[in-house]
This record gives sequence, C-alpha cells and structure tokens, in this order.
Amino acid sequence: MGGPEEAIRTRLERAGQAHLLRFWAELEPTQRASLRDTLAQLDAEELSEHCKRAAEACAREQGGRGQAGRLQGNLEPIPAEVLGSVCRSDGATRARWEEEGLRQISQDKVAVLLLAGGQGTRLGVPYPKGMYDVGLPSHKTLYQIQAERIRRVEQLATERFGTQCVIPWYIMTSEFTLGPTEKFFQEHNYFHLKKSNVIMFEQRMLPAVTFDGKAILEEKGKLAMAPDGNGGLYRALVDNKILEDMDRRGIQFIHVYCVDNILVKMADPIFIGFCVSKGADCGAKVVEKAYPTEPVGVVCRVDGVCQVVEYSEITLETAQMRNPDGRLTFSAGNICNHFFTRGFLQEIAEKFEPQLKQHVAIKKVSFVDEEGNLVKPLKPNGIKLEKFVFDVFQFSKNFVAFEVLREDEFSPLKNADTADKDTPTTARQALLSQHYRWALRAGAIFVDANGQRIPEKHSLSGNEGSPVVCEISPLVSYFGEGLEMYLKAKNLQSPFVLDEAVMKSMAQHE
Ligand code: UD2
Repeated sequence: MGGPEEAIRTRLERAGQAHLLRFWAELEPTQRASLRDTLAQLDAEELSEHCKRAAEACAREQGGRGQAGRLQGNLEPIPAEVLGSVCRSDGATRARWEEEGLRQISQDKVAVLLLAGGQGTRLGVPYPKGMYDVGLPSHKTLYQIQAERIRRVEQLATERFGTQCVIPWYIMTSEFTLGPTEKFFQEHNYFHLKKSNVIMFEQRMLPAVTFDGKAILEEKGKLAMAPDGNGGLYRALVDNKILEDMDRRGIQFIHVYCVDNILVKMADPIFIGFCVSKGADCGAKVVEKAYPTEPVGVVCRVDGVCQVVEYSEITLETAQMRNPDGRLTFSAGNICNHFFTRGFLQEIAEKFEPQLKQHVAIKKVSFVDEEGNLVKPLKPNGIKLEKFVFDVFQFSKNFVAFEVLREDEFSPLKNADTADKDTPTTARQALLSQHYRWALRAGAIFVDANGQRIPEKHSLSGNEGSPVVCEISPLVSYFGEGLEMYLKAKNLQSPFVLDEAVMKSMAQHE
C-alpha cells in the first residue's frame, strides 16, 4: 500500500481503526476502490469521535437504568393549552382550521417531506417499505396511495380558492432506499406528479461500532454502515441544499411524516391550519396510546420542556402509570407526523443540530473475524447511533400537539403477517374499514348477491374487519368528502372499488 492508501492508513491509525485495513492485501481492485471511497468520506477525527461516543453511550446505557429513572422523575403530561384535538373541537372550528390549511396550500406555501431512509428490518422485505402492497383490491402500494392523496388535496385547495397549486414532495432516502425508490417512481411515471416536484435526497450513513469502540467490517472490504436515524434529516437538509430549494419555491410550512402509516393524511389541511392559526413553529400529531407498551413515543414534558420520550427509552413503570379515570397518564402517542415552519428547520440546521442527542441501538451486526470468516452473531455485538426527528421539539418557541383519532389516521405497517399487530393485514383492514365508514356516511347501502341488505356496523374501529370490502381511491376522496353524489342511496355489492373510472361512469348514469 502506498500513495493515497498510505495516507488513509495513517489517518486510521490515528483514529485507532487500523484494523479496517486488515484484509487490504487480499482485496480485488474494485473492493479496494470501494473501501477507499468509504474511508475517504469518513473524516479521521469524526470517525474516532464517533466510535468513542458510541462506546461511551453504550456503557452509560448498560451501566444501569439510572438515566431512565431520572427521566421518569421529571416527566409530566403535556399541558392542555398546547394540545388541540380533532374530536374535542366543534365542527365550525375544524372547518376554520381546514380553510386555513387549504389557503396555505393554495398559495404554494406547503410541502410534504417523507422520511424513507429506514431499512424496515421488522417487516423483512428486501425493498423500501413504500413499495409494499398490503393487498388492497387495487393493489396500490403505500407510495401510490401517498402520491394520490397529494394530488387530491391539491385539487381540493384549487377548488376552494380557484388557483392552481403544487405541494412539493421531498423524500429522504438512504443508501439502501434511494436507488430502488427512484427506479420505482420512474417505472410508475411518478404517479402522475410532475417529476420536478418530487425531490429525493439521501441521508448520511454511520459505521456500526463494537462495544469497545471499533468500527465493524461486515465483509473483508466493507464497513457495516447504517443510516444515521430519521433525525439525520437535519444534516441531510443541509448536505442536499433542500432548505434553499424550499426557499426558492416559497415553502413556509412542512409536514414531515413516516412512510408506513397507511392512513397518513398528506399535508393535512386541518393539522396545518391548526398549527398555523396557533402561530406554532413546530407541532406533532398524536393519538391516544392503545396500551402501555405500544411502540410509539410519548409526547410529554421533561423538566418543563415539550419532548418525545421514545418507546425504547421509557421505563415500564412510567408507561403503565394511569390517572384516576383509568386512562394512561402518558397517553399522547407520537405517530411521526410533524409540522415545522421553514424558519424553524433553518434554525435547527444552522444552530442546534450538533446538540441533538445520539440514541444508542444495540444490534446484532454480522462481521468478519480475524481469520476472515463471516460470523452471524447470536447476541447483540454492535452499536448503532441514531438521531431522532422529534428531538428538535425542545428548541421550539411555540410547540403544539394535535390529537387525532387512531381509526382515522394511524395504522402503521411495521411487522410481517406472522405478528399480530401493525401488519399488512391490520393496515389493509384499517383502510378498508375507514372507506366502508365513509361510504355508509355518504348513504351507500351494501347488499349481498341476492340483493339483501348487509347489516351495517358503524362503530368499527382500529383493526376490526369490516363486513364488506370497500376501497375508495384517494383521487376520488381525500378524507371521505364528496362521496354523496356517487353513493347516496346506491345499492353496492362487495367487493366495491370506487376509482376515477367508476366515478365517471356513475356520474354519467345520474
Ligand atoms: C417511529 C417513531 C415513534 C412512533 C412510531 C409510529 C421516531 C424516532 N420514532 O418509531 O415515536 O411515532 O414511529 O409509527 O420517529 N427512517 C429514516 N431514516 C432512518 C431511520 C428511519 O428515514 O435512519 C424513517 C423510516 O423510513 C420511517 C420513519 O423514519 O419512515 C420511522 O422509522 P421507524 O419505523 O424505524 O420508527 P419506529 O417505528 O421505531
């Protein structure tokens, strides 16, 4: 090894990471080139700092539950004055919020930003989660559903305010998801959105580290790397000049959301309108937590400051605390739907990002041992450091939370169908139940093959299956609106799919 390689070796030695070149002599030229590229991107100081920090954070974490215990003492639920609610507000107030949200959309001030850099390990598919088809009659993927909701809500804003408008769709990907996501969108013609309004960018990757602070080789010529968490967003915004792009387009409000919630209301006008009318710089949608160990963070106050305590970091004792009425004390479940002003994001990017906490995830990381054999560890052996998107709440000057109904807005796809919660089946059922409720509300009558009325079930909630299969395209209705003209007093047979073509033919038969 000589020339530039020598320089890399010197840097690695300084960082205490020279073992990464252990197999250099055996590597093919292409493997060498790729390892050199990875190492060249890692600044020696930063790498050494990262490995040190990971090992220390891990030792602290393993050193005892002390930290969580301390946290628990200072936790309080969020105060009522920062919490709005879709169900505890009256129709006129909701209509005012919606009007405000649609106004902002109609003026091209609203963007959506999808966090899609995760590896979706729990679901266990080898492609990005957004490409998943949960088995709806239409076989639409999560990405398609989201794209169609953007188109429909743009249309609603245009109808209300008479101006054409665009909601740009920013998509944060990672090394794992960028290529396949781009290809998928190209193959599907960007789901009829303008390509220039779908902006994909990549978050950074960080090396996985052993408990004693050494970066891990997963192959002889390849470091084990993982995305830097969904809070990697703030560095990625800077790296990819996304805030400048938003500025150029006149974007002022950004709805950030995670990929796997099949019920997500893209650029939700009510949420946007609520946050804007409260003058908030930062906001979070919440649902009432279903059970103490549900894997959602809780929005609460820690030492008087609004924050999220993640499900992996809350003590069981705290999670189980109940009020005298039996409800969970920490019930504001984070659903990874956030509102930010561009100004707030700018401030985070410029000032606060380095202060964001590094969270420790201890994982099983495959590695090559000293003899060069691949080892798949049975016990966790590696540390991954991640930042969390919600850790910026503490820097907000005017934080609000907004409670929505779970059955209307939250059904995440996290696990394969072998699990009993948050699976393709529960996501599919949640969507179909919602569409069934919309159809009933619009006056539809479901009948069986003999024309007999199928008894209605109005109070369906959550994952309960509906008695019929009814799917309504987001291009026809964003959130149940405008369906009476097609469905009122109509006899419908299951499975019923209301898409644009059916809508046109129903309109012609009027
Ligand atoms: C997230 C929330 C949790 C709760 C839950 C609801 C965080 C940190 N936690 O937990 O509080 O709201 O969702 O469903 O937000 N992602 C990236 N880059 C990464 C890692 C993740 O873009 O490096 C994306 C990922 O693609 C997904 C979103 O972030 O869209 C959430 O990631 P997750 O599924 O790992 O989060 P989860 O379910 O642990």
